[in-house]
Amino acid sequence: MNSSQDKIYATASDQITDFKFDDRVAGVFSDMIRRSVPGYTQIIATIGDFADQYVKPNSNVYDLGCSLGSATLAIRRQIEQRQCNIIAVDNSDAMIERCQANLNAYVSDTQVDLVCGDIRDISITNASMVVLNFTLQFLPPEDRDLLLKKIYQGLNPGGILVLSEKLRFDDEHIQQLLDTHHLNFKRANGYSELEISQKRSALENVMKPDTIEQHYQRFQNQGFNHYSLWFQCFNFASMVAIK
Ligand code: GEK
Repeated sequence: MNSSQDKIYATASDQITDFKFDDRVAGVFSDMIRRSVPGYTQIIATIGDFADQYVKPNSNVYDLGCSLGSATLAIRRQIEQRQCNIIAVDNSDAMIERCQANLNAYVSDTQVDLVCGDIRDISITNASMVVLNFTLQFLPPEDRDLLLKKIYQGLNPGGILVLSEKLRFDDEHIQQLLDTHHLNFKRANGYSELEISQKRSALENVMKPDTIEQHYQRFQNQGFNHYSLWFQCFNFASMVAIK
């Protein structure tokens, strides 16, 4: 996927406004997410592998908060000839527009319905796989249980939810340790101290990470039979939950 280099927070700004998935962000998003989220490339590839294993013929797959469609593309490559529908949803026009172009760049027999809308408003039915790849953390915390309930109800028995998130830790020592290593990861990927601190301020009101215990409690409350962490690098993690 082509992307320009992310320089959004490279110059000092008097006033940092809340982070938005607008045209400027969408234009550099591939670069931004790879340089900011440790393990992103591996997580996307593994989502494809999970799809191969869990997606059943004639079922639906949901990619909620699809951005430029990386997870959708990884899934679509693995589920040819299964007569499935992928429903990819994002509420950013700028993301959806670029996502459509990315999807059009490859041939596939799997139908993708690209929806510009809020993931809280869509219905989920006949799903063998649902992906929330770094999206739940952007929902207001009070709306998260309801979304998980809707996902659980829409999943077929044996269906899989992949939930990737930045994590928060109640243990202050661990929080600081993993945060430091994440900042070092961003520095090593060329982000300056100014970029790091301005981005941090922009995300403060917008992205509210949960602890792993909160995620597990949510899985349990909805009735998921099996759940586990399958990936963690510093304070970034990906979990699976199976109905
Ligand atoms: C990937 N999954 O590359 N409804 C719909 N979309 C939303 C909502 C909402 N309520 N809130 C946020 N979004 C992707 C990466 S990015 C993660 C996901 C990140 C969308 C938002 O527009 C953005 O595109 C995406 O969720 C989050 O695998 O930037 O850290």
